[in-house]
Amino acid sequence: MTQAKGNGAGAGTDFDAVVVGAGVAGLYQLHKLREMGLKVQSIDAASDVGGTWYWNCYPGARVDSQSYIYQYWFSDELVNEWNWSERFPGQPETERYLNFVADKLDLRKDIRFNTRVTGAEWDEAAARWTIRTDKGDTLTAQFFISCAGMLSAPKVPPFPGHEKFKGIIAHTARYPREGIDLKGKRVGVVGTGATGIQVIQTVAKEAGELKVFQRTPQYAVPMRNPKYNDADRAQFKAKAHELENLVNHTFAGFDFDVLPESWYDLTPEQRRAKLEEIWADGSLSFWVGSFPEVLTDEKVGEEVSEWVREKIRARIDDPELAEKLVPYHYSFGTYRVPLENGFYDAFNQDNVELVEVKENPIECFTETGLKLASGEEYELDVVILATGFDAGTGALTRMDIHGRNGVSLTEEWSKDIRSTLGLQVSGFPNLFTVAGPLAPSTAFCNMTTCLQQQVDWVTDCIAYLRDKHAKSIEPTVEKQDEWVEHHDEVANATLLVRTNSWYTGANIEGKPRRLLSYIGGVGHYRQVCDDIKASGYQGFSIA
Ligand code: NA7
Repeated sequence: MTQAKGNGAGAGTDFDAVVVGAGVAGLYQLHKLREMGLKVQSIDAASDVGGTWYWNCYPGARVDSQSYIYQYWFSDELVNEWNWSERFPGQPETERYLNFVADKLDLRKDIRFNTRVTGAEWDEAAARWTIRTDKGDTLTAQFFISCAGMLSAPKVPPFPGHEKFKGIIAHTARYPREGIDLKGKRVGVVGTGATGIQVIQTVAKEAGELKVFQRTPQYAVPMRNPKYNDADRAQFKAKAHELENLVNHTFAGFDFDVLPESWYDLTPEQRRAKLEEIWADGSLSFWVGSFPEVLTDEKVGEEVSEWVREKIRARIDDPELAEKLVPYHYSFGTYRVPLENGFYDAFNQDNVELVEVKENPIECFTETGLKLASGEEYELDVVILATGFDAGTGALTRMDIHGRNGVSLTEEWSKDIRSTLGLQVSGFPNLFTVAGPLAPSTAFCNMTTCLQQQVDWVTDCIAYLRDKHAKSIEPTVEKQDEWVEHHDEVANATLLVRTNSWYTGANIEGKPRRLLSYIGGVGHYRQVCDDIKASGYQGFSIA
């Protein structure tokens, strides 16, 4: 990996824009604003670029968007020079890609690494943000842009005794970059979400014993991950512009869309044939490229859920164990669908044991492992916490942001999570929240599609303000209410709002419940954003 050159602490303390985060969104945002001639300072808590792909270096971490659409489109040079090795690359390769981009665009010189934003206040008189960091620096900027990610604030489970445990504890999103030697060790993995599944299927191959602590089973779809050769890559590069246009207008920002046919127009045989066809693709198309009714119609949801349960049962040798690994209490696709590559097969191995912790929860760490409420103890050398994130809002609420009249974003969102298009919040002028809540980028999107679109929108908005010699912009309360109402209407028409997961904030105690991601479609969302721009930002107060 390329090492950070210097600490990127640009000259002075006063900037046109401060950007938090040096992942997919942050790197692009820095580049775009610099291109416009702005003086920009980026800040990242990591020691180098990569964002999600820097932090999530746990065993088996892998992107589950197809590589040829998980990239930047704005530069033909980048598209043509980078070579993906397979359809769904692992974390190291994805991180290398972002390092390649940072090198090509010479981005590091404007990024302060190993630095965390600890507070930001809007200064009404100056119409600027004052931003504090954990290094004791105070910066000011006209625009404060969070590209801090929607899944970047790790959720550490509340069970006590971490300090007692003599072994190693690692959260997947803070996994040691040098790795942990798991060969022959007794390993426990807590959590079976998309992350836990990747860890389990990987660690099962080397651990001496693997205990999987499962609270909620998943409907995981087998991943098909062919290697790419030069001919494949040449083909993708040749149609890059076509792909860019395509992903920008589909339901979830992929190069496929929901099926055009209705479930009800097909015979049972035709439905099954169609399901088999999209299942065989081995990608998230089985989820966001399926029948539109899967996410909205209880009956269809249950039929598809049962179809997937059958697929899972067929993979597990022990039928009793299989029943524990199939979900019953929520509908397929209403919790983020994981792709798997050997997850179910791992449970046919002698060294892997499923420990159900829904009714009998983990109570605490002991000196030697984990203890359940029943008193049962599991001796472990390493505990990997794949327990997820305070999604959508966590990165922002942990920054202690105060807007107009000192209003705290953390306090506001602890009561009700409201935003305008996930991009701005009323009462917080010149704060832009790329990947903020209530946009498709929170969950229902191939992330690179949505992040580039949002960064482009923010950049255009700033260009507009500068052109007009305006000092600030923020959505009116009415505009925000309109968006939240529309968001809720679309969300409440789906089955997703019924399921407890990070999508609805249900994984964090006390978090107000709302579907965090806009689910009206990436193409539609883009149109709404474009219309606002074309209207001269109607519904926004510009001063
Ligand atoms: P998720 O999807 O939030 O999964 C977290 C897992 O951890 C899930 O199985 C949880 O069970 C489990 N969990 C959380 N707390 C506990 C406690 N206290 N005891 C036992 N089990 C627990 O996070 P991921 O990191 O897997 O995925 C997040 C996203 O990253 C993913 O959707 C992709 O978009 C990339 P629960 O379901 O709460 O019962």
